[in-house]
Amino acid sequence: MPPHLIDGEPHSHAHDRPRRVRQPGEALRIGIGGPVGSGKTALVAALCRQLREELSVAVLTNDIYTTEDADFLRRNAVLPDERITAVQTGGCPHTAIRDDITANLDAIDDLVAANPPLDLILVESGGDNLTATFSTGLIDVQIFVIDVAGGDKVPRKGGPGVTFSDLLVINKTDLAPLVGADLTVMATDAARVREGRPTALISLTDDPAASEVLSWVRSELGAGVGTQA
Ligand SMILES: Nc1nc2c(ncn2[C@@H]2O[C@H](COP(=O)(O)OP(=O)(O)O)[C@@H](O)[C@H]2O)c(=O)[nH]1
Ligand SMILES: [Mg+2]
Repeated sequence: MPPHLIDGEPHSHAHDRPRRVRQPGEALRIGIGGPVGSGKTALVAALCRQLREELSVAVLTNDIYTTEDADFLRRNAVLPDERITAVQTGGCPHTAIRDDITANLDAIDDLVAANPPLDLILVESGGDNLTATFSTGLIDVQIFVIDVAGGDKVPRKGGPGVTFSDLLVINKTDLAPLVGADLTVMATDAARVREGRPTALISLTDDPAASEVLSWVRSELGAGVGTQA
């Protein structure tokens, strides 16, 4: 599938798109955001490998200038090629998932048309910093992925992804001893800023099945449709 391109500036910056309400029979759309390198594509690959036998899954990636993440997922054959597509976002990776989500919505329409019926669509953000979150007009729930290598101060610093995502994933716990990060501090700070929203400390290296995230995804899949306010 060809990449979907965002037109040049100016972007519409339409923050007022209504929250999507998932209809019966529609795929659950999960946004996966977070800084570059935190493990978003690795998590997408893990979830596809675990769920592809039992569910109809598709993936949409957002890259700034390339289709690298989609290419990686295709090369590793985590899903058949027609179930993986890419949006090229140009200079503003957060714009395509937050402000002008048209290219992402078009790409999802294409995935849905090419692969009926779909149960789950994973949308990976281009990822730049701690501020990029998804429009609720694009996805139903979002996971924000940070990593231990960024330092144990990251959860404390907050930001919309760390604070308000439906699931915060703190990945690469295997690196904690190497970078001197204190996982207890990270977990405590995350719990404080997130006020009850769940956090998972994981290592995709130690647990390639991403078991904790997988359980969360399964519970979201079972959570029903058409119920969001
Ligand atoms: N040590 C370690 N490396 C990881 C882990 N998860 C992902 N990585 C590596 O981190 C790098 C960036 O991962 P990627 O999924 O491409 O990050 P993205 O930019 O957020 O999509 C890759 O080299 C991964 O193999 C982990 O749990 N531990
Ligand atoms: Mg990626």
